[in-house]
Amino acid sequence: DLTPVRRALLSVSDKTGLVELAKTLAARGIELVSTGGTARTMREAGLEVQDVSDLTGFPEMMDGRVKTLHPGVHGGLLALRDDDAHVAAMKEHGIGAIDLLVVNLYPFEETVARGAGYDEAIENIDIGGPAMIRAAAKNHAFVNVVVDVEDYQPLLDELEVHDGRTSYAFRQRLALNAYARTGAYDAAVSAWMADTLGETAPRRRVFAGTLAQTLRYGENPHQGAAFYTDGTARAGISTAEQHQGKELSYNNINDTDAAFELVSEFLPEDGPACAIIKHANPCGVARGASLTEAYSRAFDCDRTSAFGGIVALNQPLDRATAEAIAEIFTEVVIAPGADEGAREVFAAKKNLRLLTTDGLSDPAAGGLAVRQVSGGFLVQDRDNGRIGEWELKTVTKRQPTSEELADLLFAWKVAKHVKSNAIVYVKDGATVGVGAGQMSRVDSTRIAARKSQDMAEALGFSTPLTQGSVVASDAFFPFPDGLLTAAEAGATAVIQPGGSMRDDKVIEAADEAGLAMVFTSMRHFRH
Ligand code: 93A
Repeated sequence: DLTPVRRALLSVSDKTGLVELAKTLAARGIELVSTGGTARTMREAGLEVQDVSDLTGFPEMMDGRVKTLHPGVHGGLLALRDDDAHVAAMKEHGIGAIDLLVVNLYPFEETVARGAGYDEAIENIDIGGPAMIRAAAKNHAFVNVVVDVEDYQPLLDELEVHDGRTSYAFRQRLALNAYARTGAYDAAVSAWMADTLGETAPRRRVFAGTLAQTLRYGENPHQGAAFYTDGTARAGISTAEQHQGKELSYNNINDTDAAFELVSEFLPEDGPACAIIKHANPCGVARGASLTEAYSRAFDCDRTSAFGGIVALNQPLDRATAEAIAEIFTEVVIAPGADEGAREVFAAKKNLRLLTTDGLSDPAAGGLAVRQVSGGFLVQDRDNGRIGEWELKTVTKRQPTSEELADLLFAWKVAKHVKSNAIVYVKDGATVGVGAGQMSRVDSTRIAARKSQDMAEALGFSTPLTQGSVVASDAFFPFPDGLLTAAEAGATAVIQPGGSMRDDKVIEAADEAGLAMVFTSMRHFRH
């Protein structure tokens, strides 16, 4: 199943590594054919190249929109070399076989990512490239197709091992990559059109990503795993730069994403904020006068769980904060930048990963959230819901004080990022108890209060940290019991969506306990 490579067609937008590849191919006696810019680059390097227009008998036309779309090219890619009729057709029409196709497409994803306008994006939709890639991949029985600069060296290695030929298994793998590329490319075009037209989740969409990283394993060591990016290139986990430490694991990526999305709720201009995450749930979130203070206040919410956690900051990391973080074992720190001093401190911590981003994620941005169920995907709009102070409705006799109000809004932002049932106690801009992922709301309320009590004891305080706090619930209290548990723990004000059949009972209980309660009319389930 070894077939020789005699003629190659190269047509690449990204010219990286092109000349080196072409030189090695030429040295093997492989004929080179190419399109305009690609041919020029190769000629400038002293290589002998035939123009595609010689194959087609047509010049490249219409601003390059039509250059390779011709039987002279596609016949050479698609002809079955062992079929007499195909061979006769090639001969009759003067079509020469193409055994190797090297194409990388117009950079549509990059063009869109840098914010290009409509017309420029349209011009960057490659037509001829994907057509050739799909043709060559279909005919992988005879043809090699390379769509990625990273595959140049493996191709040269294969030719070396088999003395100018390639194996069927090798060509099959190339074909698989090729279809993944054209699939992801068209998905990116479709997603861009949907975004441009303001289409939301319930509309027709396709989903595809590009392999960014293979991971050592998945959630557990017996599961294989990889990280795919979808080209939307938001500031966050997919674009972060890692400065040190071993490769991120599947769980690290998931948790770091949760941490960064949460801390991005707090605008840097409103002051420093810190979120510490364990198993995708926050175990401490706080504001502070300084970044160091924000970290230490977040840490004080649940020092036990913070061990081995992920720390996210809304401002560039400084030396003092790095020193505070370095006092315990932390898996990952992510921030919109890190100064020299901070990097020096972390350099001594070999296992700690430092990630920096270009700004924060935009909590108000649109986009889709996709999750898998057996046999399909569940797709919904990203939860970009936000509540302003003016949208809150006070339902109790007592209005919240301005201090309570600030904490209620803080707690509500955090609750959005806690797995349901979510209960978040907050005091003075810091969480003091988080209840996550319970099957009953009252249990989340109890667990959060209980943990807060334990923490107070560990810190040597006589009263629980929830004393004088406010509490947020991601969905309505179906009965008064959860609310009463919070009141017993010392909460003085409550924020929740409202909308239960028994709202009147819950409001009555709040009034009796002297609580102030506001309704958001918006729910933040997160399952
Ligand atoms: O505009 S196209 O869709 N029309 C074509 O017929 C065509 N053939 C190749 N774009 C086409 N290409 C693309 O041109 C290739 O996919 C590659 O990205 C690029 C290389 O152009 P040049 O060699 O002029 O730099």
